[in-house]
Amino acid sequence: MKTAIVTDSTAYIPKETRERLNIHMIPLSVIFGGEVYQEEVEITAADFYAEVKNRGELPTTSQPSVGKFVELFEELSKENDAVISVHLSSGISGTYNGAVSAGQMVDNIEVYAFDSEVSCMVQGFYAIEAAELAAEGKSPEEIMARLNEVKKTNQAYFMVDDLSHLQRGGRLSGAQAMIGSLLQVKPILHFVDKLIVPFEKIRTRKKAINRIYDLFDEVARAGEPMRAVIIHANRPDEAQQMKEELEAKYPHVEYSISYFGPVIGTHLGEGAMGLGWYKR
Ligand code: MYR
Repeated sequence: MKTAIVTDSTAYIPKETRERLNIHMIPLSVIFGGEVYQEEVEITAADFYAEVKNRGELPTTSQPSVGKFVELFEELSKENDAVISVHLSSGISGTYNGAVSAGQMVDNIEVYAFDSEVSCMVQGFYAIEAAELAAEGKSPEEIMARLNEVKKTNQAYFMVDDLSHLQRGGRLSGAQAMIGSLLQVKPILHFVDKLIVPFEKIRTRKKAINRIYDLFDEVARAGEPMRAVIIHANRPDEAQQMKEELEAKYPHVEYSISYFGPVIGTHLGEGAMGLGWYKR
């Protein structure tokens, strides 16, 4: 049985990695003044942050159409019996539901949609695990079981410079009074039940990052094999510094640096930082 792996662009898996692991990518889009750009295909993260600066405003975002999923799944059915389609949290985007609907419309391939309940490279971890297992010839059921296992230790915490973008896009959940009181500080955010909610109220960026380190420490100090990713919204130097600090303290962890690309950057704004991990 041959299983193809699909993920969406918000995993921000580098093209070389996608090609090496045979991961197919379906893009989400950003819309600047009526012009639609498929991220990772027609607009890079660097171009996006430059464009936002130029225009002085953030765009809107949209999910792939069900038709695009059907097209991709039909193409994959020529050489595969099954597809595992890994997507950003269904609590913040309709992308996962689009994959589910398309799966019901195609006949020659079994579609297993997986709701990562997160996004960015933390979602990418699932697609990479799935691709590695598919290459070993594991069945779709075995791969899905492993992804559900990964979910038990997969965690991500992130902070934004300006919470108003998340609020404007309607992707911040939690009591309104609480959100109002957070607008002046640097709250740490995370996903609970597929939604983005404040985790803790912190006054400064430095303290927020140190608090995220503490949360990482609670897991990493056990010394077990882990993968971790530092994610930044146009702050590569800060991400590199975080990686070096973490590497020095927890050398047993496999680190990477990734970015909040156009779609996620639209909702978080420039300057956001995040850290995600799971036990291998
Ligand atoms: C759409 O238009 O369907 C896309 C909506 C994307 C919302 C993104 C909200 C922020 C997600 C932050 C993820 C952080 C992961 C570490």
